[in-house]
Amino acid sequence: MSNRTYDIAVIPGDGIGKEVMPEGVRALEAAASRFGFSVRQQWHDFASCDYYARHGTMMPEDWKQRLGRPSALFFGAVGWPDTVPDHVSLWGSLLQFRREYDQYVNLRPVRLMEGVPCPLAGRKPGDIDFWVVRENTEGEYSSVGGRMFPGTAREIVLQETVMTRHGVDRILRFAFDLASKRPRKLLTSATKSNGIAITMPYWDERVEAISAEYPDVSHNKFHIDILTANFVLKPQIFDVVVGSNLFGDILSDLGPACAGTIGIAPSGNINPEGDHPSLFEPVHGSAPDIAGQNVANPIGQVWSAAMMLDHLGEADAAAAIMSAIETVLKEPGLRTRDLGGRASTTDCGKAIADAIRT
Ligand code: GGG
Repeated sequence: MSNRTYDIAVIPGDGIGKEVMPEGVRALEAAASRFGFSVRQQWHDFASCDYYARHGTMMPEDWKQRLGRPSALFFGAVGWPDTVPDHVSLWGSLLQFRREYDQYVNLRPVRLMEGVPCPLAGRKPGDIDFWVVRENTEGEYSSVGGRMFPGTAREIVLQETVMTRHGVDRILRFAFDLASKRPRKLLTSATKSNGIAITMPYWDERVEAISAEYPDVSHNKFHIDILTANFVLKPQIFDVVVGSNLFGDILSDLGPACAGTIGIAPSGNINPEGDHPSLFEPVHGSAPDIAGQNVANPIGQVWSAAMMLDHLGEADAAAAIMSAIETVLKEPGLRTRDLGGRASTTDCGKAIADAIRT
């Protein structure tokens, strides 16, 4: 038990983010009351396309001052392409947090949970259980590039991939560290060094160099094309998978889809040194197609709350949330539409909070 108080910046964002966030907070509050800590919530309406509609920008210029120094950020989803182009909403919000707070690790578990129908034939819980470690501040998500001769037949469009030794080495060390704490101690690196023949061979080279610091961890590499095929065909062979910003993003949607649904997948955008706050959010986006219907799966948000509490040192509370999620997933009547059920977002969220309290 702890008596600590955590200041949580709560940012629901757009679309289903606004529906799943209350359920994430409900779980947090249930865990806090059971485990004797307090959560002070500071809700913010920025980092959303609604805010953009009112102010012409995704976030106020002084967003950092407005946030203060929270223990962590709890984020929903961003994007409403009918009103704001996706690249404007993403670069104006989530990517600002990741870059400004140097959240260079994007940690995303992939796990087949009991009760979740798996689209891969014959797979059972335990067969799919690995982590995707995504580089989160550079790589293909760079702002280096531009357009020349726009709108003419001579139009030229360039965007550079940025890999720094500092950036590549630190994400690889994080991934090797994580693998070294797992029973199988296996790190898989996502590459495409046959085709992307400058940055990706560099990535491979750094994997080899850093591997020397981790003699107890075995490692292998796959080109991203066959790696995605193996996520579907042989998911049991993975333990920790590390990839660049883009590859990691793709793999961490594909992984949870192979394990039943993206709706339950959580993520941590982490600054491991603790120099800046970390941010926790579901892997899924704002899902405009189902927004406003109370049918979205809240588990990705709730599991993100568990990751956040674990990060803050509340391991027992995090474990209690995970156990509540497992309990609810086993109950067909409490499953949301993505899992073939008919429960609403609120029904599912309330059931999880009840299970946390007991
Ligand atoms: N909750 C995550 C979210 O809203 N994601 C929107 C998105 O498009 N993210 C892209 C990325 O994580 O790079």
